[in-house]
Amino acid sequence: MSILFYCNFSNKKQWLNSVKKKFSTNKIFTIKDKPDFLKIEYAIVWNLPDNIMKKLKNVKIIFSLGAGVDHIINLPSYNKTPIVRVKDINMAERMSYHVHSQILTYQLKLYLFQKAQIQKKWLGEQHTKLNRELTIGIIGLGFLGNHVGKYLSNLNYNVIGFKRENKNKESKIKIYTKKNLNKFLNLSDIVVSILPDTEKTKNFINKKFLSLMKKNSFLINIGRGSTLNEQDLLLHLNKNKSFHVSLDVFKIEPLPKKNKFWTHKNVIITPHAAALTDIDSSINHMFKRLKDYKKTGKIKSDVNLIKGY
Ligand code: OXD
Repeated sequence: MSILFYCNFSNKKQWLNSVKKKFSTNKIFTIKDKPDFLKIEYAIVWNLPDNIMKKLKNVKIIFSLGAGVDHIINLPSYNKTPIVRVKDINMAERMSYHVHSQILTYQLKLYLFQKAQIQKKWLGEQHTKLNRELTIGIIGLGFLGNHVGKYLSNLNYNVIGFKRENKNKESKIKIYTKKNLNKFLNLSDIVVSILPDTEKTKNFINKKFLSLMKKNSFLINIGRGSTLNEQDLLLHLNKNKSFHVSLDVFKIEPLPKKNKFWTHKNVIITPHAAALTDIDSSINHMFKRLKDYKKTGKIKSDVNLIKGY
């Protein structure tokens, strides 16, 4: 069984070694090995170039080395091969820590102290809200969004969610849908967006959306950069001095040096680092899915190509 491994992570050697160890009875190739691409049956990838995708004519499953699948389905040569994505509890747990850290930075006004320290200013005590006094609105309630929601509920924050349609009425989180986005944004002191990149989510967070948010609220974007209109956000920040954001994802990554977000005083930047893909648990997950496939001959793609995620 031949597997192609490709990623552009800085620790790609570590990934490759772990894949080789776990899938030790298989032939693992990288592009450098110049494999016969027609013999590749499975591909484990992150940001595979389209010219390689084009050559994978007989691939049966594509494994995404992350929760996102936009890097696969947006390739012109992708032709509906079933996709298995990372669905990892460790990733969800780390993402929850990240979101909580950003909430606390805002809630406890730590950003003010950080800035004051640079100017050697002693600000003294500031009034801060208790968890139960804050409503956190989560947009994008998939596996990760739900985990973050539960994590925050357990800490006594009021958590609400937004979905285009609410099919799963059983959720413990109160869900708002398209027709009451206004209400959802009106109630949220903090909005956490975990939206994937799809046709429908492009620039979803735009001028209108921002104008519906509370003037002194906080937006955390850990989904995809494409979901946020960066120009609209910049204008909104410049007009609303008490509006803050924490951005982990951007339209162009790494964020270009000339981008104004770098120096904006109400912007916190993290470098697409909100939820690390855990090597061992992700590879174990892929291994298990492949084993099930070999046993049953069936594989259910994790991606709904109509929804685009
Ligand atoms: C992912 C990511 O999709 O890190 O996993 O962006």
